[in-house]
Amino acid sequence: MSDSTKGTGISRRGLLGATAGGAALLGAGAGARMAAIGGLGGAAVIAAGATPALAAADAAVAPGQLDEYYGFWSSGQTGELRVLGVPSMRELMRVPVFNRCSATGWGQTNESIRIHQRTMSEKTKKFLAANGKTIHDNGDLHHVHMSYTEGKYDGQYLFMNDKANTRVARVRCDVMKCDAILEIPNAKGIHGMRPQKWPRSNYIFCNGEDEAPLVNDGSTMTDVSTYVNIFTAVDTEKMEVAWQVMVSGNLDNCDADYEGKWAFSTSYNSEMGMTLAEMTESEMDHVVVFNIAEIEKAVAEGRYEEVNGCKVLDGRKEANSQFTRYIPIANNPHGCNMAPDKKHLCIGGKLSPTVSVIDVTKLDAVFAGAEPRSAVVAEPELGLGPLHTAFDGQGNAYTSLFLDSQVVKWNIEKAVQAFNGENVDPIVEKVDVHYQPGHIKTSHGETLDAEAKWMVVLCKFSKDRFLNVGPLKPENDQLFDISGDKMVLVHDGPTFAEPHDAIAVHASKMTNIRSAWDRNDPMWAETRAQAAADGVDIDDYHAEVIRDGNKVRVYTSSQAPSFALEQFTVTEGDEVTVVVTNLDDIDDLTHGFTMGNHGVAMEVGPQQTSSVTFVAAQPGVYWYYCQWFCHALHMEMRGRMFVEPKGA
Ligand code: RUQ
Ligand code: CUA
Ligand code: CA
Repeated sequence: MSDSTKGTGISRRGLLGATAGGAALLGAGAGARMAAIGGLGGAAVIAAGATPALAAADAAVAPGQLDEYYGFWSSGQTGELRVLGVPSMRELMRVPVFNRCSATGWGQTNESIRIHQRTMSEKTKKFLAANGKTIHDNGDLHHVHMSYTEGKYDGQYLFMNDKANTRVARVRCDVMKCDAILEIPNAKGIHGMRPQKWPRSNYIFCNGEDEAPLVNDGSTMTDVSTYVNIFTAVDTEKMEVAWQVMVSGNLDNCDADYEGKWAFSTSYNSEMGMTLAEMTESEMDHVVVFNIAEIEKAVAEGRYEEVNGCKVLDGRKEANSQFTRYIPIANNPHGCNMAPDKKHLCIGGKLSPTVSVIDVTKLDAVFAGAEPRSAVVAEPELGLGPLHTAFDGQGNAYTSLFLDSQVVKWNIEKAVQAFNGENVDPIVEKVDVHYQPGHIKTSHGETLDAEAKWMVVLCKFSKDRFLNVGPLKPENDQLFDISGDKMVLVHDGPTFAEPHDAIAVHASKMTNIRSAWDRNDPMWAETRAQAAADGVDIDDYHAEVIRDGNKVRVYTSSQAPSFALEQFTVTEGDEVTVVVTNLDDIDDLTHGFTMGNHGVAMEVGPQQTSSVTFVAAQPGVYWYYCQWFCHALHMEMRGRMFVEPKGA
């Protein structure tokens, strides 16, 4: 029994109960099927220069003019959040989240390290320490979604996942900074992630993509019967795990309905396979439907096991619980998108040329015992490699076709009619995109404000669309005007690795964005408390050096164009903490603090306090300076640190 289950009276076997079944053996059929559709990585050859007519008037945002929408872009393996203007596609800001940022000091400042470490497990801390690090400074940020109130964006928070290190994060919309990072216990590889939509985003739902032994203590790799996957609901206020559900198969993408009753996840590995051949073995995989009320009831009644501090319920098939239902879907589905008609959930077929449409009003019956496939009300054949689907609020869906390098616009009602045997074609239009699209998003399309206005198609390959910049090429985020009968390409937007997903939020929803920080912001409460303990009033002009053993705390205010403290002295080997408070409150007047030859730099925005800790290891004179251009005398905004030799 591992430490984590001590005291709970659960043995590994008892906890895992019946096995999830041995993984299927390598199937010959899967490889053949994949070869037949060209393989997912096989980029189809598409003629260059096939540029549709521009409807540039719509997308033009003249210099000095503001965009109508904020676009929030994920950045995949770069690990940051990006803010773009839509429709100009101008990049407005980068918000470091899981990555280490040279400009802002994110991942290095004490304030950001505290946010990183708040929920870090002892295991992770030990692992990092053994590698000489305090935090994971990479991430794989696939999905960004805004908090909802009654099915619409509310401008409060943005949530995002880190597949690489099994985390989710929250960004405050008022200051556009990350204020919480949660390492999710038990699960592995958080991929799909969505906020609850109704009545508000009390939870974010997080899919664990990678199977692992639930008690992952090194006792086995080969016994895959000990492997599980975990679906996690995170409390969005506390940014803590509310509950977790063990499932059969893995979890890929997820979404939630507009009534607060269900969450849904696609699974491409119902086989619980460990190899590509095994993962594509079955004819059918599934969508898992989570019954939120039943789960909350069980949690309230204490019907869960506690594992690593989380309330874990068993929603696997063999548990026959009321927590989950498994709806069979053709092999290896991917996207999971709830339509704003509150009724239809669209599942991208990926290996199947179909999108499966689930009518969520039929799910009560499924939980009451009806055959799970009875909830599938349409399955239009749309093209090769359907991944994600977006909506325009007018009954149309737009699905990205990865292998065909196309977007297909289709009508949901007509697809239902065709499924019922009527002689109608649901496909409205197909348009070429450049190339291999993944996510696709319409403005407000994942909310009850969905509209036929803008559509962003995030293409994984740019190939010949831009000047060649070497073997590593940008992705291409294409913007379409979908307000008319035809989808019209209006912009190519090269992007660095690798936006997976994006949302567009009308500027009128972003009502609480600030231009200066609040001096009492919780972000640096701990730093303020230390200053108070040191007797330094950081709200006023100040320049103080406090010695505390071999720790030295250096406090300085900054006001263009100078630091209050123009020099300080420490001793070789001291641990130095520099706390800078920017007393300027003028719009856009950011300072910075860079300590020369120490790998130290941080942003200090208007009214912000930032602190950073480093060791003064080498005697000598070092200049520190403000690296944010703030004043005509910005170059002169500098000072000296003198490091005295030890024993001098
Ligand atoms: S997934 S390209 Cu990471 Cu959102 Cu489908
Ligand atoms: Cu302050 Cu540049
Ligand atoms: Ca599969």
